[in-house]
Amino acid sequence: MATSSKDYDFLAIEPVWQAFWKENETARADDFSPRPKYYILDMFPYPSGAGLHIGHPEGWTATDIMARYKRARGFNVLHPMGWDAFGLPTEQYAIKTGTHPTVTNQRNIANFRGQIERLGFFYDWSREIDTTDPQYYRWTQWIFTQLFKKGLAYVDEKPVWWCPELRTVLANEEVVDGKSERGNFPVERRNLRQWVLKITAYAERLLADLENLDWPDSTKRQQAAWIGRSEGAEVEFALESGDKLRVFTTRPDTLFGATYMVIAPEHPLVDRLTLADKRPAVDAYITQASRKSDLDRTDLAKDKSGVFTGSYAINPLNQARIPVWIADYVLMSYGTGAIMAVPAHDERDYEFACKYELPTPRVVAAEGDDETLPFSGKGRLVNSGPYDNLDSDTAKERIIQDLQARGIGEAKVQYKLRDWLFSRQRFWGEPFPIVWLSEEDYRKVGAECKPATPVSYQSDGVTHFAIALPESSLPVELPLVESYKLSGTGESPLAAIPEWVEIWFNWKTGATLPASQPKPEAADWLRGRRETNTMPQWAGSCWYYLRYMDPKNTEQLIDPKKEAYWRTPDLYIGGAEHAVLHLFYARFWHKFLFDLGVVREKEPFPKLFHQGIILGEDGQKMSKSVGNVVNPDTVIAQYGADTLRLYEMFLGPLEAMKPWNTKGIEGIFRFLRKTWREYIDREGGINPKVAGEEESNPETSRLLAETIKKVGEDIETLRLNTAISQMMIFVNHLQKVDRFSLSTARSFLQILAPFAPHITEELWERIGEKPSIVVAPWPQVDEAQLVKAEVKIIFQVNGKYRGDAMVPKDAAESEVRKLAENHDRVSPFLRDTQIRKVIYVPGKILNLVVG
Ligand code: ANZ
Repeated sequence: MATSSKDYDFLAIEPVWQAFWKENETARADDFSPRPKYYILDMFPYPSGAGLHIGHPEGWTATDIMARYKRARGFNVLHPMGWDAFGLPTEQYAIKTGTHPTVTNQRNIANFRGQIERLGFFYDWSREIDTTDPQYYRWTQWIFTQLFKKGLAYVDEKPVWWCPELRTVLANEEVVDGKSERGNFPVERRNLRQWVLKITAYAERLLADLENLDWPDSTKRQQAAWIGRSEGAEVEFALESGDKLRVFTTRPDTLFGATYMVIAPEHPLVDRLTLADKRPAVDAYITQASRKSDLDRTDLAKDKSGVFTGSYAINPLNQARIPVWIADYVLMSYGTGAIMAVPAHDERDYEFACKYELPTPRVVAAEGDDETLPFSGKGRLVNSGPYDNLDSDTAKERIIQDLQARGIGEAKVQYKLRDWLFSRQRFWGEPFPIVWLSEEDYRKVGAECKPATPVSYQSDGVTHFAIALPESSLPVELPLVESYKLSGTGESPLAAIPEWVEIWFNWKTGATLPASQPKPEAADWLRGRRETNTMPQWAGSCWYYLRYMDPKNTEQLIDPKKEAYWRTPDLYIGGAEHAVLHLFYARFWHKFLFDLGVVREKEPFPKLFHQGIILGEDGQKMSKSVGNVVNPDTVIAQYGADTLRLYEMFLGPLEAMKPWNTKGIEGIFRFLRKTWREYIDREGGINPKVAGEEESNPETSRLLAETIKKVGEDIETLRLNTAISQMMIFVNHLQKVDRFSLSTARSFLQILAPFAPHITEELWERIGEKPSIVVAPWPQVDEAQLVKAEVKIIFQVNGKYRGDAMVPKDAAESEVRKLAENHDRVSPFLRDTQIRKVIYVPGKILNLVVG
């Protein structure tokens, strides 16, 4: 198997071992193996036309090291890879060039797979999945069907970006500064019928269960902020028009300071409250607001604007007459879409009040009576009638009670989280397994296809009802057509394929026929119109980790026995940019599948780690336009995959953001070449330095034991850069000694193998071992050697020298303390007193503070 290279010829060596692993399916995971399981998951990529980015191999090398290490530790490792392949670029490419997306997709996947193989990754390719494969999205559709039937999917009019010039809906990423990315045309918000998933029904659980996750704190905080739980009250204000206006406030204690009201431009009362002379200004304002995104509207840094309706409300606590404004900093989608504005205690209200010269009376006094406004903290109430002098928290409670007694208010918990807009006006996505029917036909359909409460919408005075196609008829496949055209109506291009959309279908079997054909004679055939929206790209990635456990199952999403064996990934590594969307949506679906009994764990990813971004050599984000992009293929051709892998891990802590450095890669390459030379002489034979079975140099034995221990511990905690430093120290030591033993030679290769699998396989075989090093167990740490690594520790009591002792270098504080307490020269100073504090400087001093 091995080559006969004399020098470190990575170009010859690497392909040989890649072929070996592939042929022998070295990375194949066994279902139900009696060995303990270890499931390690990477975020799977979108197979773009551009191929791998240098950032991809960063996280993947880390998981590869872990996978190979766990394999050596005796685990049954599952390390799969697949493709998150629905996506906008493929769709745009198809529209532009007429190339069918499946063709582009297969080509891109082949390219990605080839690149991944050239990196020597330990993936079980027998479990490869592709979210655009009908046999995969069949189950994505199945999950949707369950959500639909349980009442967790509904339709609603929701705003999307619409470009009148291009006559199409645009995704957020296609809109730049209010213009279409393509063509630079103005865009506006337009309401379209959309599918929405009731993720808010899971808000409490999604928040509460964050606590037990072994995740980066910042990611947990982002998810909590995304859920955005606020405690406050809903309060009803009477309007002079006779209407009632409800607001949500987190500060009912500031009610006496409300000097105006604001309703969102989309609020249903806008029309009724706008007086005739204000109409032109209000209309102009609303048009202008419709062009802004929610993010722009709520940006604290942006200028606040609004328009007066001409109407007034009555403050329920002091009967003050306060004006009702329309302003876009209030969103229709949060709370009630209306607020009481308290300029003295809210920053946005204050800015607005100053601009439009509205009063700003103070109703909460800060400690020390600092009168700076706005003051958004808690304090003592002032100018608040009967509530004066109460602290904010007490006042809050009392005011809520009093309003409740009058039937115009109640405590309320509000979430920022909104239901998940789950449809896209695209064709390159999972079709919904949904058909729309007339009311009459809907009555003929059995309950098994219907949701608990009907899902319907109206158009041209007709009501359409949704049913789910029978599960046995899934997948609903994307139609194969010659070319995809934009519908021009804002609907998906699928809407422009009448023979797919207009159908006869059998609600019992799910069989369908184009409606242009005669209606079949048999019973149960009805006329329907398919849903033409498709699912968002997030859908396929919400549950892919489950499918790897049982990728070929045609009967079930996953065999419960396999689910019981693999459960969830033991470690998930991927970018922090997914802190909310993907990682949040997947938790929601997992909890739903838990409720269905499909999975037995409450959370999908108990342990998560984010790799940091690799910047360009100039410290800037890598980008094509800047021209600082490093291509992995180029690096592999120049230095080999082992060097690239080691280098990416050596750049710095895995989680850190760090710049690329071409000089550093040279250093890594020299390290591997040096390692090669220690094993192989210039003729290509084994270096005569490597001799004898038992290690005779005590220093080598000690350093080897230390290195094995450190590398193992560092892999477990993903401190891969320091593991590499330790291995460099070891190779420098080998260079200095006259000889080292075969057992030393073997052990070192074994710990280097997860990092640099090709060179180690090659050397392993050259020193007379059988392929492959992957199946060799992790070397034992010779603990006896470690004990010899001792340091002198000074024992102090209250800062004074009282004795010393030799202790193991890595002794724990508690061990050192016990030694000190029992030391015959130290112990007299500890009698009849208590140890108040222990100051331990490892390797130097242990100071016991007593008294
Ligand atoms: C009066 C008040 C006084 C407020 C005060 C704050 C400070 P969070 O914490 O984010 O939940 N608000 C309510 N609905 C809104 C909407 N649809 N769009 C924009 N702002 C809205 O914030 C809740 C506060 O944000 C609410 O409490 C309300 O202003 C505002 F000294 O009511 B507050």
